[in-house]
Amino acid sequence: MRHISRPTTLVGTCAVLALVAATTAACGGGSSGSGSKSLEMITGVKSDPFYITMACAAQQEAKKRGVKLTVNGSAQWDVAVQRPIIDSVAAKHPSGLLISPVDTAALTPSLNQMQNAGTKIVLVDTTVSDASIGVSRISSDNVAGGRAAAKALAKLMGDKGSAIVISVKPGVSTTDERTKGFDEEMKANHPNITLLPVLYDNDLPATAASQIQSTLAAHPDLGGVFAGNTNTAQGISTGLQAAGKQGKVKVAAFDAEPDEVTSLKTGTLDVLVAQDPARIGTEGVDQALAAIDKKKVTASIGTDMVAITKANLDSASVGKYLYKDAC
Ligand code: T6T
Repeated sequence: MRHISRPTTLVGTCAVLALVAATTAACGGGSSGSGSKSLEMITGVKSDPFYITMACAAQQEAKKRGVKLTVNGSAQWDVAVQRPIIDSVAAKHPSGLLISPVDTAALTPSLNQMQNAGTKIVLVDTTVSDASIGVSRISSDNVAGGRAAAKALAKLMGDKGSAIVISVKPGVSTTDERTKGFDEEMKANHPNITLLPVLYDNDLPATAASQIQSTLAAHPDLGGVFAGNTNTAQGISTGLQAAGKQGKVKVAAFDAEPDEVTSLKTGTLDVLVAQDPARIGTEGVDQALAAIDKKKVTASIGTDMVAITKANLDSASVGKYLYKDAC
């Protein structure tokens, strides 16, 4: 096993924060590789621009490598919706599967079965807790992203007032890690900010919108919000606008899909922690093919993030991090 480090860069409101996403590498096994190779991808939510950007890049890479990749995705963030998709893909016995599991535990039996049947599994974005699943895991350093969001938000709040995290649901690796990083940073370095209990919106913007409005009613001193992902950020924008609080309550949000970018421009959102889903998709294809071909596989790959504000939104280095809603 060899270890490599890849720098993860977050460009803050004023400073550039260099973070190191520790990555490890290992050699993984592969299925026979004989005959034609088939790759399948199952994303978290098919219509989510983060996953659209990831899938577009994966398809481009698969085409370049001369392999067919079929993309599937859940209609919503729900184990009961994703499990049957996994089971029907398993029935095709693909050589490789790139998957963003919507839960850290509930889907492990299905994935285990598929892996035992010889499919090389690469976890893209989200992961499962069982470390034996997958030949490679590719994602942002979500704890670091949560910490960076807390730092930026605390600064915007003048290091005082109440703040809340609204996230997807417990048991999602990425968003749980973001909340962890956010909490750690706030507790360690911003003791004058009061953290309200985390709320979960099940990835539904309408729920996030009503949650932010009831939080405002109960805590008029609310100064800041951390939105754990795209749909949450969209709901928070709507809720703050409905309450006439846009620009007054500061918001740091994960992701950079088109609606979030619009809200950044209009001043409802203040900081976007953008990921690099295209790179996750490209690496996913490369790692799956390496495993199938019995070549060296990198067990864990950390991809870059960048903190986007109105100030750097138009800079050339930030453009590649903005998500697409179509290929
Ligand atoms: O934030 C991304 C992804 O990283 C997360 O796992 C789920 O939500 C998104 O797809 C954005 O909606």
